[in-house]
Amino acid sequence: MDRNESIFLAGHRGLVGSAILRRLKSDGFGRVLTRSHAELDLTNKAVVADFFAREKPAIVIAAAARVGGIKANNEQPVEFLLGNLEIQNNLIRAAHEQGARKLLFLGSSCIYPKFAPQPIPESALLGGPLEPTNEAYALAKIAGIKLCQAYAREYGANFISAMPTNLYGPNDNFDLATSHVLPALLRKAHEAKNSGARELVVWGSGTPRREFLHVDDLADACLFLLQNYDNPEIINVGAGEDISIRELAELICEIVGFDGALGWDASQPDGTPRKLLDSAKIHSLGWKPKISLRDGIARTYEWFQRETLSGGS
Ligand code: GFB
Repeated sequence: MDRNESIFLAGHRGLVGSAILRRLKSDGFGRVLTRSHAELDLTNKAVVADFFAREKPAIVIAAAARVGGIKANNEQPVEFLLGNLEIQNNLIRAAHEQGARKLLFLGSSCIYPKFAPQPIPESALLGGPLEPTNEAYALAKIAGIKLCQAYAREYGANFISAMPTNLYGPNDNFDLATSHVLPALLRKAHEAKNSGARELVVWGSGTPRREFLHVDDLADACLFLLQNYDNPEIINVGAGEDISIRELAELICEIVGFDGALGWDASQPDGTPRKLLDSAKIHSLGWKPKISLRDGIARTYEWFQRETLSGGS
């Protein structure tokens, strides 16, 4: 990828997009196009088509999506299905129509069946029923993958799709009603410590297992794939290890310095029992994550404290 090529980074304010933007800037990519939601509504087909016709980006990074944790996904299937279909259809179609040289679509590990073999190989896609709590989001992401593959097959487009595992890091969503588990527990532990609470309440049973990748590692993988991967077959991007939600809660309490007890809210769903990606394919191409879970959580907690103090969160 040429450092003077124009790159449209859709979703640059989100967890993933902001990490990719930091990385593109630090690597000296000088022509990165970004637009806020107010400037460019990605769900609007006509304005997206106009924008692409004007700017004609050579590279498109589709990191814009409606995302959320288990509760938000479970309670708003319309927004997660329709919102994501609209965004990705508009981006992928316009990228093709305006001759983008390459497009990177970001999927998710929840595209795989609820009871997929563990660790989950790319070949598990569409091998069984999805996890009901995030079926809407997963279906949208599967449609995005298939649309990229259709453009590749029918028109020879170089549209690739990466499947990241559960992500965390700076600019994550720390709103307890809509966030994923890691930022939620960081916030709960921080607030419990500061208020002198004796208990921190964790959702579900604590037995589900999840794999967590720091978003700076994902940004590194995205740059790697843009430079080294030209295949429409999906490719997993994981950390290689998973951890139970109970173990995660204990680790977060230790890092934050909250030494009270854990309580369990069984009225909240557990979701899929285990979600560990088989990342052998990207590893064999030469990419590996660098940030350990402990370091990554500690760095994210520092960021969260800075944001909280500055009133940004
Ligand atoms: O991260 P999370 O919301 O989403 O929840 P998924 C992971 C696990 O953590 C579930 C438990 O078993 C939750 O019940 N958990 C415990 C909590 N305490 C909390 C809490 O305070 N907040 C939250 N949010 N969870 C998402 C999908 O599934 O994974 C999305 O909904 C997306 O579609 C994402 O694919 C990667 O890992 O279950």
